[in-house]
Amino acid sequence: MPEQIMPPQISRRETLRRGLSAASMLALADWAIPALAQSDADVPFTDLPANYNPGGAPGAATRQLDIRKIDGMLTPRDQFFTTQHFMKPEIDPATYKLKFTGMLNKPAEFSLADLKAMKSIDFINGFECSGNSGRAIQGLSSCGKFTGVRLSTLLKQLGVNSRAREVVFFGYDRGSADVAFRQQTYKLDQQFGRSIALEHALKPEPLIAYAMNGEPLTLNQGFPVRLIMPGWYGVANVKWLSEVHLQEDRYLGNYQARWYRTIRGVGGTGKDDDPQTQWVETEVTHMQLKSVIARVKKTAGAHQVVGFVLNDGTPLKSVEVQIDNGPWQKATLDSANSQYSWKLFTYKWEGALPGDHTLVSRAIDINGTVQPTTAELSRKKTFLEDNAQFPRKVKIS
Ligand SMILES: Nc1nc2c(c(=O)[nH]1)N[C@H]1C(S)=C(S)[C@@H](COP(=O)(O)O)O[C@H]1N2
Ligand SMILES: [Mo]
Repeated sequence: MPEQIMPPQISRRETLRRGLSAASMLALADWAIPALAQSDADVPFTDLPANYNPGGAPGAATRQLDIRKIDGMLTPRDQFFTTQHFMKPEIDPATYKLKFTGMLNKPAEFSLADLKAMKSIDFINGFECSGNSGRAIQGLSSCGKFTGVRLSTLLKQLGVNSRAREVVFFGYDRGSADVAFRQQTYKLDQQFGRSIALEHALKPEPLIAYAMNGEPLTLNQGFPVRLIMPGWYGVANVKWLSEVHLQEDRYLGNYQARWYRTIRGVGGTGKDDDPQTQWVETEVTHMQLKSVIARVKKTAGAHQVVGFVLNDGTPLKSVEVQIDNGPWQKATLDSANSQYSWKLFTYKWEGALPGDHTLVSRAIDINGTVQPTTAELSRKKTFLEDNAQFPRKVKIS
């Protein structure tokens, strides 16, 4: 018998892995879009150059997802978007250690094997970079199924000191970051670091993850271990995790307190020079409610508009699609969506006439938050957290 078809000895992990991929197949099977018939063709967006390719060159440091190819809940490992500030550290999984330090009763180190031996959970998590926007067809976004150990389990096991307030996460990656102090700018070599309040760290969601879509993390996605912060922007999901440090004081690292900030004008008449305007500066944390039209397909007798929603996990009230400034029409949310996955939606566009059309979507959550228009975001001065409605143009032939 050729080797491939001999029944192999299946290890427990392999069984698990196959179980996981069967589960991801299920998620795909649940997908409300009827499987694409061979005759169903994508309608190209006319607001993009004909040969537009959002992805970086093979091997490039950053990669966008070509959202026009989304066809299910989980983004394949070789398409998942990626971005980072420094280099991608290559870590030997055999000698890898994750340190827990600072205000803990029992500081400790865990090897990859230690983590894998602990009770694991699976989690479908979608996220985007806080710099993601329509300028780059929203391709700094993806959704994966992550496997790992709850951060809260580890923290409880090690015993958090009652004075601890802040949990800082450091990556193995490092590089030069500018630290501005008054008239001086210091170029200092440092690790990538981010922090969250202890209150957030002890919630059930944050995950110390070592697998995505049933396989070890890829180098791009933070091999061997990363943090997953469901409902938060990409930057909170620290990759190549080296150390988790508990402290009392706020952590003011460059990528926490300076690089990732949003400045908005609030109150007054809406004019920047109105003395009633308050300038509110915030850290980049939870994702703002956003929906995106990703693709339009011609099916038998109609057109199908497909897109996704990202937010902080607040349940949605609706997603709506507007065609050529007509009335907002309800789209259908996919039954495979979960609280922190991206939320896929479809809209059946009937009677599309030949010619040019503009399509746009908006999401509304159960608190009544409505995804804003670009005009409504005009008081946000910095470009991060751009969750504006994203009009798309198509030509129907
Ligand atoms: N260690 C480390 N983690 C990091 C970063 C980084 O530069 N270093 N970049 C962050 C940012 S800005 C984003 S958007 C996400 C991207 O995650 P991905 O490459 O898995 O899509 O990683 C985050 N985690
Ligand atoms: Mo990011």
